[in-house]
Formats: sequence, C-alpha cells, structure tokens
Amino acid sequence: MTDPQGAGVTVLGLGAMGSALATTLLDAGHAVTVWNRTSARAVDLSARGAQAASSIGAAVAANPLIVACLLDHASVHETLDPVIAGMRGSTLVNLTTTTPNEARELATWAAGHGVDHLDGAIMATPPMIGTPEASILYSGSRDVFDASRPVLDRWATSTYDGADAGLASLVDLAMLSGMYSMFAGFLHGAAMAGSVGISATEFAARATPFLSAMTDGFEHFAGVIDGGDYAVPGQQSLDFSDLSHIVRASEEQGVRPTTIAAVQELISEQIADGHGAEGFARIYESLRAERT
Ligand code: FVH
Repeated sequence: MTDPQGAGVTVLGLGAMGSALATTLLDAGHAVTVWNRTSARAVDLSARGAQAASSIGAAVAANPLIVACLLDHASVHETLDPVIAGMRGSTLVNLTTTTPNEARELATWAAGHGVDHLDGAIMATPPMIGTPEASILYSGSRDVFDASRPVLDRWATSTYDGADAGLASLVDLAMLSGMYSMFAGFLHGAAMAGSVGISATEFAARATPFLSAMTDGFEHFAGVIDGGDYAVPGQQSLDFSDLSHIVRASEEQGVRPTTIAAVQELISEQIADGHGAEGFARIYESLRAERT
C-alpha cells in the first residue's frame, strides 16, 4: 500500500462533488491531478493549479492515491476497467454512490488486480465539503483508511464503519431512506392542508416544531427493538395506532393516501398476526421480513 501523506492525489470525476473535493485539496496545498470524461470540466481546476491529465491512463499513473467520484457503479467500471491492470500497487478510494453489494464487488475486483480499496459514502452537499458540517463514512480496508486520513480529513469528518466494504453505503442509504420517507410524509401532510387552502409555507411553519419534537421517538423505538420486547409497558399499542382514519380523511379531501397507507399496511399486517396489543415499533418486524 502506498503512503498518501505528502503524495499527490488523482481525482476522477469533476461533477459538482468531484470538483468540490479537488478544490478543497488544492486549497489545502495538495498536488492534484484531475480527469473528467468531458475534459472541458477540468479548465477551472487547472486555472487553480490542478494538473489536467490527458487520458485516464495518465491520470491513474500520476499518483498512488486515486479518488473516484463518478455518477454510479457502472461509470466507475466504465472508467477504470480499461486501466485497472496498470493500477497494481495503487490505492483507490471510491466516493461514488453505490449499493452495498456494488461496493463489495468493487472491493473484490480491486483486490483481484492488486489495488488497495476503500469505499466512501458522502453525507454532505458540494458546498459543505471542507467544512465541519460535512461527514464521510468509510468502509473496507482499515489500513487504507488510516494511511489516507491526511487526505480524507481535508473534506469532512471521517468515520470508519468497518471492514465490510458495503457498510458505509449501507449506513448512508439507511439514513437517506429515513430522510426521504420523512420528507414524503411532510409532503403528504402539506397536500392534505393544501386541500383546504392552507399554504405549504404555513403548514411547514406549523409542522416543523411538531415533527422535530417527534424525533425523540427514535430513541424510544430503538430501545424497544434492541430490547426485543415489543410488549414492554407504557407504549402506544398498534390497536390504538390504527391510521385508517387518516387514510380515509386523505381520500375524502381528494389527496392520494399512498404514504400513510403504506404505514397502515404494516400496522394491519402486525395486528392480523396477533400483535395489536404491542407497541408501534413492532412494524420493524414486518420491514425486516422483506429481506428474504
Ligand atoms: N452532489 C451531491 O449533493 C451528492 C452528495 C452525496 C454523494 N453524491 C454522489 O457523488 C457522486 C458524484 O456526484 P456529483 O454531484 O458530482 O454528480 P454530477 O455533477 O452529476 O457529476 C457526475 C460525474 O460523473 C461523470 N460520469 C457520468 N457518467 C460517466 C461515465 N459513464 N464514465 C465516466 N464518467 C462519467 C460525469 O462526467 P461528465 O458527464 O462531465 O463527462 C461527472 O464528472 C454521485 O455518485 C452522487 O450520487 C453527490
């Protein structure tokens, strides 16, 4: 494995995120080589001091540490398949969003070509890169993570999740799943409020403090799930949590109840299985069943 401390860095992919990563390294004084499929995107970075590689082969040969921030898993293979044989002894940090299994596939593929690999999942927007608010999760080789810290820590708070290369992606996508489900719930509520003329802005002002306070429930649900007893006293039961009235109200107002109906389906499933007296966290078991 190479020692990235003091060595230059190659950044592949100069979209919004790749450009932010390269810019942050340049500003911190690193020697940076950049490559992008559409070469015009390297012009601004060249003006800031980056070396624009004339080909992908030249880019991966320029430095022992290669960072990929491309569109998706397929674009990583499309870019690196033709040059991977020449990358033996290099280190590849892939910050492209992939699924956990895609990250594992890349780790195995890189190892098969003598390339050290670390997967990263960026939990930040491009303007956040280089600020204390940015977070990047990593998984795969602990040795690569430790040796690359002088570079990785330029971008964000770096967290190592474990040796399984798929872990960073998994945690990232789990967080995003929670976020998008919450956003969809808010938008459904806004549509219901909108059906009687309440503006989305007014609804947001009223919903934000309420929904923020409700996130305290995460810790409670987590305790019930990890404790393994969904019947622990003091909880709101599934029978009491029946949401059919919200589904009906939504339909009555001419609003599609899709998001809340999905929650009600999970509740009904658990009630039908005889768990109506247990707590709301019990629907975790219905979700887990989707794994097989
Ligand atoms: N932007 C964000 O807020 C999010 C934050 C969380 C993590 N994501 C992931 O980061 C990856 C890159 O995202 P991006 O924002 O830089 O994306 P774009 O601006 O769309 O740039 C895409 C780059 O990928 C290149 N590219 C696309 N397809 C190919 C291909 N087949 N072969 C080689 N390169 C390819 C594209 O090149 P070009 O179109 O300019 O020629 C851009 O450099 C991504 O995984 C996010 O999910 C960002």
